[in-house]
Parts: sequence; structure tokens; C-alpha cells
Amino acid sequence: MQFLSIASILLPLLVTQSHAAPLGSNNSLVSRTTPGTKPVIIQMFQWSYSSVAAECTNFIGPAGYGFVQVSPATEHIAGPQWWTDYQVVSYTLTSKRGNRDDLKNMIDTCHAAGVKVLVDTVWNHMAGIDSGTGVAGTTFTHYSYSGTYSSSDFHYCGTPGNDIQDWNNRTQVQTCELSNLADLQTETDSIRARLAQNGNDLMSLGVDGLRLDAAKHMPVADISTIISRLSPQPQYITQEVVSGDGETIQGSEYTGIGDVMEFRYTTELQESFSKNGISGLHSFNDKQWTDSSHANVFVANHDTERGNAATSLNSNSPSNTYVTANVFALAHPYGTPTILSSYSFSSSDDGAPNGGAGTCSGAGGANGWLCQHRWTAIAGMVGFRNTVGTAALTNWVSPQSQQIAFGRGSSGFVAINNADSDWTTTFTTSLADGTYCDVVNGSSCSGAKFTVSGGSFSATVPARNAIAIHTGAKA
Ligand code: LM2
Ligand code: CA
Repeated sequence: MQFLSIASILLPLLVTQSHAAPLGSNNSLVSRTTPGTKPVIIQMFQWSYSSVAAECTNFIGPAGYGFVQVSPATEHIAGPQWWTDYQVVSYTLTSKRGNRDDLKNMIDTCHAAGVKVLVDTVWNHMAGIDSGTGVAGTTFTHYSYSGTYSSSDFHYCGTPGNDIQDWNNRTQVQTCELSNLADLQTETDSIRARLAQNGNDLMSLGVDGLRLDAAKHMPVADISTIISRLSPQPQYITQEVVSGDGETIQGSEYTGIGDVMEFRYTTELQESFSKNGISGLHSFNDKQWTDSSHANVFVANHDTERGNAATSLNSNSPSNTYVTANVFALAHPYGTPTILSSYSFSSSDDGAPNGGAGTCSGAGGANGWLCQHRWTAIAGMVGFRNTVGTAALTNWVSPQSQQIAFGRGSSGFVAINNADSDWTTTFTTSLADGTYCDVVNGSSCSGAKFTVSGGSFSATVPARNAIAIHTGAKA
């Protein structure tokens, strides 16, 4: 765990917030990176709790993942689409994924497998539809949620339909409605108290951290006040702040609370692997992105794989680029990586297959599920990431725009070939002499082996593929 200086915590808040929260001694504004030696998160998109629990035991724990992130746990509108989850109707912990007991059982089972649990948390808004009954039986109208909120708890920002129209207007982005979703007055103490109660309910079940949905649509002061009221404090927080260069609201404002999802990285990988070439991926220090220690990075998430929010590679991308980009994200030191585990769909509205019960088979998916977290290259690179830890990026080479290779100190080495022909060469490495197993194209040393001798090794990196070796996987 890293701690920031007081000045670096306070200054961004004071500069950007005219009504910053009072900063008491129990204040939560510390840097939160994924704790422990297993930093990789899997977004178990739409997986039921019981199926996540089984997968924690069967694969996720043994493979070395540190965290699962599950879809929203609070009661939401009924309907077959996946996005019903983002229309909250009460804070009863019943969702399509299961009820409170199922959630608790999943948390306990994943913990027993050495895996921590993050929950997607929707605090900005309630529902976007006029009326209905939620999945736990709560009846509601757009601005009235029996037992929870009434019409005076929402923002009516005054634009047509109260919708966000000018995305460069901070007040509109934070007080108007995102897609018609009833926007909570998160600046008021009563709403903050209610949201903190929801957060504390999750923490009481043993939840380890949160993904804060639509964080950009809530001022930093509102979120930080709510978070400061949680006990125990979440060990990890990642916030959904989609920001482009030059936009009014920047993800960097939110780093006093926790990590920020860096969508520009997602776009950069898509553009690099699908057209521009990958030789520019050495370092992102010259970009105006979230700094490495606060960036949460991903090749795709549930929005981008559907073409919402930002574009990304996805599991259908040609030439194996989804796989090689994930190899890159797990090998490169920038940010904390999240792997998406999702399902195939014919319409972007399609809800989970197989009644929501996630199923995998061997190194792949089953019954419509993709199980990206089991793919040989991805699971193999989780071991790489865990082994190299925070070792510096070393020995970078890029003989042409579609080929890169680099070491992570004396712990690991990766080569990515996004060109259409094989790449045969001798690499310089800081790895000690020995024979190492390629973890991208084999598990338990079933793939190629490479022998390091005197600081170099020879290899053929297949076209549109990668190889990676590390000290945790020797022959
Ligand atoms: C997110 N992060 O900030 C989620 O990652 C994203 O998936 C959510 O949108 C969004 N914020 C709001 O929580 C999804 C989905 C939208 C969907 C909303 C609400 O991408 O398409 O909007 O959830 O369910 C749907 C309809 C939309 C309609 C809205 C309200 O697609 O047409 O707007 O419901 O009824 C009139
Ligand atoms: Ca808002």
C-alpha cells in the first residue's frame, strides 16, 4: 500500500471543488491500489453469485487472481436486458445474481480460495423508467421509491427532460440525468447517509472493495464523504470516470478516493493493435492520463465491448489482437489490470446466457459464456504479473512498429508479435540462466521452452501471437 503526501491528496480537491468535504482524522482519502501480491481483477460480468463461488474454488483462486468484481448487488428493475442492473429501485441486496445469503456465501467461498470481492455500486441514480416492480418486489415510479426516496431527493437540473446535454458543463454532468436515470442529490446529508448505509451493508458481508458506477456524475466531495463513513474502509476502489484529453471533468480529480478506470488506455490499445502499431506502447508517461499508481486498466469492459462509452478491442477482434492486447496489459507495469469475463451476444441488450449461471470448460467457456479468465494466454499472464510484481520495465526492443519485447527486471520477459509473419531473434534479458516455459501458449510447461544463457535467449514469436517467460514457471 502506498501513501500519498498530504499535499498531493488535498490540493487536487481544493483546486477542483468549491465545496470540498471537511477532512477529518477518519478521512478515507488515501491511495488505494490493489493490496497484496495478487493485483489482477476479473470482472465477472453478470455471473450469478453461486457460479462465481464455484469458479473461485475451481479456477480463480488456484490461477492466482486477486479479485473478482461482480455486477451490481442492489435491487434493480426487472427485465431480460443486462442493463437492468444499473437502474436501482431499493438497497435490498437482491439482484439477478442472487440474494443476500447467496452474496454472503460467495464472499466467504471466494475468501477461502484467496480471492477478494469487489462489488459494482450504483450511487448516482435510481431508475430511468416511469414505473415498475423491482426484482425483490419493490414498487416504484421514476422519482418515488417506497421506503427509500421521494421526489424531493432528486435533481431536476432544468434542461429538456432534465438530461445531460453539454458534456463539458460540470454542473450538467453532475446534476442532470444520465440516460434519464433519476439523479440523486448526493450533496445532501440524508442521501449521503443512505448511500453510506448501503456501503456499510456491503462491507458488513465482507466485501473488500467497490467499483463506483458513474463516478464522474458525482462530485468528488460527495463520494469522499460517503466513503469516509464506511467501516471497515474498502481496501480497493475503482471509479468509472470516462474522461478525454481536455474535458472539463478529469479522472485525476478522483484519485484521492481510489483508482480511476482509464478509458484512454483502452482506446490506445485498440488503435495500436488494430492499426497504428504497438511500438508506441513503451510508456504512457507523456500522456495526460491517470498516473500509473491510480489507473485501473482494461482491454475491454462490458460497455466498451458493446461499443458504448468508448471503443475497444473485443473477443471478436481479428488476428488474435484481443489476446495479445491482454498479454500486453498483464505484462506492462502501467496501472492495475482488470480482465473482462463475459458472454457472446447477438444484440447488445442481451442478458446473461444459461439463466445467469456462469460455466466454463477447460481453457474456455461453455453455454454461451466466454470465460476469458481461463484462456491459456490470459491465465498464464496472471502468473507472470504476480511473479514480476513491481519490477521495472527493462530491455525494451521494437525492431518494427508491430513487434515489441521487454523484461520486468530479472523476473520476467515478454515478446509480442502483432505482425503477420513469425519473429525469430535473440533477446537480451536480465533473467538468470535456466530453461523457462512459455506461459502464453501452454500451461504447466506444455508449450515452448526457452533457454536463457549469459543474458540472452533465442526464440520464434509466432505471427499475431506472443511468448512470455518468468521465474515462477521454469522447466
Ligand atoms: C455505467 N457506468 O458509469 C455503466 O457502466 C453503464 O453500463 C450504465 O449504462 C451507466 N453507467 C448507467 O449506470 C447502462 C447501459 C444503458 C442503460 C443504463 C441503465 O449502457 O444503455 O440505459 O445502463 O439501464 C437504458 C437504455 C436507455 C434508457 C435508460 C433509462 O439503454 O436507452 O434511457 O435505460 O431507461 C432512456
Ligand atoms: Ca449526479
